[in-house]
Amino acid sequence: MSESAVKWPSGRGRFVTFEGGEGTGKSTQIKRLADRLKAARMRILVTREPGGSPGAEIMRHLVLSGMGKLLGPEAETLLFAAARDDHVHTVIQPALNQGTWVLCDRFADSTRAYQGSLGRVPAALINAMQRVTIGDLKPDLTIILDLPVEIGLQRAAARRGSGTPDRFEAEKPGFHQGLREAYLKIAADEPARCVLIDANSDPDTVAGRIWTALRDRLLPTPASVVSI
Ligand code: Z5A
Repeated sequence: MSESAVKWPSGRGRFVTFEGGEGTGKSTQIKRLADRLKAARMRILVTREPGGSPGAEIMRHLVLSGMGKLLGPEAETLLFAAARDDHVHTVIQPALNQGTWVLCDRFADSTRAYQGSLGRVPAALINAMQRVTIGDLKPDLTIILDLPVEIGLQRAAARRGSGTPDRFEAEKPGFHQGLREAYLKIAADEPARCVLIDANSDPDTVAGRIWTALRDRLLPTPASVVSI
């Protein structure tokens, strides 16, 4: 089924999040998916976390500079939550309400993986903050890109060149292995929302896997496909 033959669902937009460890190709694949959906005349918003709104971009600078880490895991989690609150209420929710599809580079699963599983911030605290910041909002689909840690770190290092690693890139390899396992667990725990994508292939192949997942889970059934 080609995208140009699809009768796109109307009403509220769909919320698709991309998750995964360092250098797994989230930004690369979000752009590809957005281009493909836009070519099919879909209204698409690409955004990211932390960030995505003016207020949240200020928080992004704080956490990626490492200043949040100095405050301790709980306070750092609060910074991510504050950024998400602004992003959800000023950008994501209004776009979805207008029928725009939102593709977001990282969302609440990043807090569960980085601050929860790795930072050992209690789930009760993360859940409480989530109730305040995102309420009932849940991604319609979460694409989790999976890659051996050493390949992801090599890709990230090649992209960075001589630049300085950010607060999370600077963590030891054991951290990144734990991160991979945290994402595998999220995918296993919530199969209705999450799809695990093997990201250890060339970008075109990975994009094809993502398209298949999105088509199977979010696009209309064959009965609603129109002929062109
Ligand atoms: N964080 C958190 O702790 N808690 C939270 O609640 C949230 C976030 C929301 C944001 O970093 C950090 O914030 C993040 C988690 C934390 N930690 N880290 N690190 P960011 O936004 O600056 O970066 P990122 O989200 O981690 O993205 P990334 O790992 O840096 O990259 P990526 O988007 O996954 O990959 P990419 O930029 O698309 O690709 C990386 C390189 O590989 C690039 O040169 C590509 O050309 C290349 N690439 C991509 N795909 C391929 C394939 N298939 N083959 C070969 N090469 C490829």
